[in-house]
Amino acid sequence: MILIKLGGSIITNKQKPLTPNISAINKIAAQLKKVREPIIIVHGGGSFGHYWSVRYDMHTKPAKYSKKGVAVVKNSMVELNEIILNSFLKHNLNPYCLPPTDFMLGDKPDLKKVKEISKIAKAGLVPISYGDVLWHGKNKFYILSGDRIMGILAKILKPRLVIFVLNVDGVYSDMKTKKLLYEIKSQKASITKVGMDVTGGMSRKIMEAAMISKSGIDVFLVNGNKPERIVNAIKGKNFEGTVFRG
Ligand code: IP8
Repeated sequence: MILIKLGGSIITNKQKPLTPNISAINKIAAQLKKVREPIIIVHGGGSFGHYWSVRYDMHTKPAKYSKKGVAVVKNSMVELNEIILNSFLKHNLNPYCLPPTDFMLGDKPDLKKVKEISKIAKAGLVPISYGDVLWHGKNKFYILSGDRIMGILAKILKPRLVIFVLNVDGVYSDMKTKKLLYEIKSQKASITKVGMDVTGGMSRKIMEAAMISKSGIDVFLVNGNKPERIVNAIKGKNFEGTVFRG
């Protein structure tokens, strides 16, 4: 089984509020059709969820956020999720809408429900979850990032490999030279805080990728503008990107 995160930066146009990147979504879906293994998808918020989270000052920390904000952020994520579902449906990938409320209780995963997700994937559907705003209890809500969901699902489901699809080639050694790091063995990737958003942007992703790889799973970071690289990573072919060796 393969666990794939479609980053908000690739499925939306982050510069333009509430704008999906339909062509990138369709191209990724078309490539995924070539994969012969069960797949689970998680997607980010991009110019949907992140746009509204910033507007309403909402974060990953549980707090009593604006109720209007909670409603608006959640609605925007449902809207983005539907766009992805429709594209996957069009490409005969049999998507299965999976809001994180289906397997999270407060900030804890429901083990039994998480385990059912892999059964759904193995039955031939593609569960599609997403970063969202969740009820925490005691009048508090919090933003659960798609990257965090990746960590949670990877830990419980132990997929064969994990892929983060980005709009850059992978992890650069530094932002000036843009020299790509092909393989990160030690989990000590030094991180400069570039491109931060409400859930931590690239540094959060690197942290999550490093953590997942520590449990023995290979984690790939690939450019979704070249979606054939996703399939190459899955099929063990030469590919351009960064791998955190598990
Ligand atoms: O894009 C965050 O998910 P991410 C989703 O994976 C919201 O960080 C609601 C901002």
